[in-house]
Amino acid sequence: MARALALGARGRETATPNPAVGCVIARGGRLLGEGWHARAGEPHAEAMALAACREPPAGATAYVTLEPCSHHGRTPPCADALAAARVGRVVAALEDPNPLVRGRGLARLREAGVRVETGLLAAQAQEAHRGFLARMSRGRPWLRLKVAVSLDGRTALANGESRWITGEAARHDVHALRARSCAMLTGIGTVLRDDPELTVRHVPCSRQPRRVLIDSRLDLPLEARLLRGEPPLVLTVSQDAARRAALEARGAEVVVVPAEGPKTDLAAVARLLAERGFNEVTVETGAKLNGSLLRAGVVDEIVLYVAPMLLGDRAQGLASLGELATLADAPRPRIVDARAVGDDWRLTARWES
Ligand code: AOF
Ligand code: ZN
Repeated sequence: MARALALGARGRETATPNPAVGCVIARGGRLLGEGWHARAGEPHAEAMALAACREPPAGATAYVTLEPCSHHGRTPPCADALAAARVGRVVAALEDPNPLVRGRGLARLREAGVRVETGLLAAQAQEAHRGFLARMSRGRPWLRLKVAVSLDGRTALANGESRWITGEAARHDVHALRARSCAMLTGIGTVLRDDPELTVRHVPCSRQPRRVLIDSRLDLPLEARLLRGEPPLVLTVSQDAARRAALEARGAEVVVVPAEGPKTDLAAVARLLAERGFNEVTVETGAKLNGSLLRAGVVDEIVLYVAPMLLGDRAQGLASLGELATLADAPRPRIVDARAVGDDWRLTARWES
């Protein structure tokens, strides 16, 4: 299963919106075939592994990082293919929460006389498939806030200067986070202040994540860097047809989303991102949008890069949460990982799902 997880990771950038599944077929400790799902529309991991078998897999065990599918989607059901190949046992790390599957793949295998086990390396598989699992079971992507802060938790000077808080190693690490993201999300305030590109640059990446901008009033300047390269998705509550036409003429896709007062409804934004098939979304933005996303309850994870630098209490914080009346109101994620990245530290904090 560990090998299956490693194989699955090869499809991490390209399998989306599908999960990056891996599969190993073995008998008596001998590897017969292995495969992974590279791209939606192409064969699933099990089909690849079956096709790669050096000898007939009758009686062998298939290790899969997710329940084999039972539906005719872009490809035929993997459960049927495994049963037809007379595999003796299927070990799946997790059930597939896709309503089209959800236990039916395993049931079909059992009906065909195949022994079925689940739960092997389930925690690792949950980690690998967390975007897909969030989208299928909660109807929203796995949403990650990435923030670079000083030792005293500040993101920028009061005047907005924020460019080089963390060092080069942390910057590379951020690009690896971007590379595994289906989409990058930011807000218009950040674009007006920093004019970010939000592309993957310092690490190898086989496709660029979709860039998504929340821009309630369609203030995006036509010369913004976001409008260069692949077209961004602009989410707005504005009905300004002229602004919209101008942005569309520059290639942007503009979508009107439900409003919450003068602002965009962020729960609706999260649903839209899931409907678009984005499994993992990384947010790089300022305190206002970070705070609004936290208050909307759509954040799964904060990845915090902490730099050895003090910016003082006039500098900006990482999330506007208003004034909390009591500590009981403080959002409390759990820190699940802490490690040094160059001279900086990276903390990963998560909410229980
Ligand atoms: C598997 N093995 O390797 C993957 C699975 O449209 P399709 O035919 O590509 O089906 C996509 C769905 O299949 C996806 O939403 C998920 O439920 C499952 N993914 N299943 O048996 C695989 N990637
Ligand atoms: Zn399948």
